[in-house]
Amino acid sequence: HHCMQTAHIEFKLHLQDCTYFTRKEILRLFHRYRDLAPQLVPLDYTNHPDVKLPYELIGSMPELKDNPFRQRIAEVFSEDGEGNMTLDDFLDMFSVLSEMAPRDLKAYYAFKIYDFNNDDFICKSDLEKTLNKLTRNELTEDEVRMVCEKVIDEADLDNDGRLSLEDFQHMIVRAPDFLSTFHIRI
Ligand SMILES: [Ca+2]
Ligand SMILES: [Ca+2]
Repeated sequence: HHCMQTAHIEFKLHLQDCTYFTRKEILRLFHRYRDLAPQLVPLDYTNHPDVKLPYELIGSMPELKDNPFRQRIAEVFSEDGEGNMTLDDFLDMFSVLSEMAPRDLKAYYAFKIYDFNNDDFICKSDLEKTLNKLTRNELTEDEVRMVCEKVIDEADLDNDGRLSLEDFQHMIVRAPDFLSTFHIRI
């Protein structure tokens, strides 16, 4: 047992370079990941096993299950784009969602999450979907349309009718609520 433990700590130390977590936190996250499907996830990661956990397991975690963007979050952080996650994907996701991650990095991923059709712009329909989720469908269609128009009107600096990452970065300075669903304590 002791041997296995050392082996996967070595692997995590290598991963530590790319996350905002301490070794202890990474180990804790590894066990969270493994506990989702102990029969699929080996204890020893030294040979980089090719393991992916299905989105259904990831999305049901208490940190995510009430987040209206959970599916998009998992899609954006998963290598396969469908929300099925390797351990690396999983650690990246929690790293960006953690309170230690800088705002610019969160903004970059929030932009990707809100860009539902993955075309590198937030257009009106992306923004409508975003607002409906952020407000948990409490706004009427007309209200959503009005807010969208206002947001685009104020944030669309190059006047092309949609938000680029640069437009978005300017916008969230004034509307930090757009980042509020991307803080998770684990
Ligand atoms: Ca888009
Ligand atoms: Ca624009």
